[in-house]
Amino acid sequence: MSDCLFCKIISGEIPSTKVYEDDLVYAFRDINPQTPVHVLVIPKKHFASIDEIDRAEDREIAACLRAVRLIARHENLEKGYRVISNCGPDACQSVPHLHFHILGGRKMSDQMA
Ligand code: DGP
Repeated sequence: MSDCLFCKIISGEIPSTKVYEDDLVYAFRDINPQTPVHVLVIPKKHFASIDEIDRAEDREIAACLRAVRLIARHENLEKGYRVISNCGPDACQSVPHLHFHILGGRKMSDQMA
């Protein structure tokens, strides 16, 4: 998608701080971190959100979740972390390219919303 911010990050047109990449997945630090560790994991293929997951191959989604685990280990999140994917306006999704937030590095609230 030529006008998608995260597609431009994957292509390098917009700079980012990469933490992980493979043939299906790209991961980078959030520009506005909410926790000491805040990484975004995205599929390289464009899907607007989980609502479009029926278009994805299982391996593309599995690759994202395997990347989450690898990054959590690499970022020393052995005390735990949260994985969030905002989907649509009620969830305040602001970038319409499927992404998984990894949040960690401190004790979080027991409230999720
Ligand atoms: P969401 O609100 O769930 O759609 O999260 C989008 C996230 O993307 C938000 O936490 C901020 C982050 N973000 C937006 N623009 C950029 C950018 O240009 N670079 C980086 N690294 N992160 C961005």
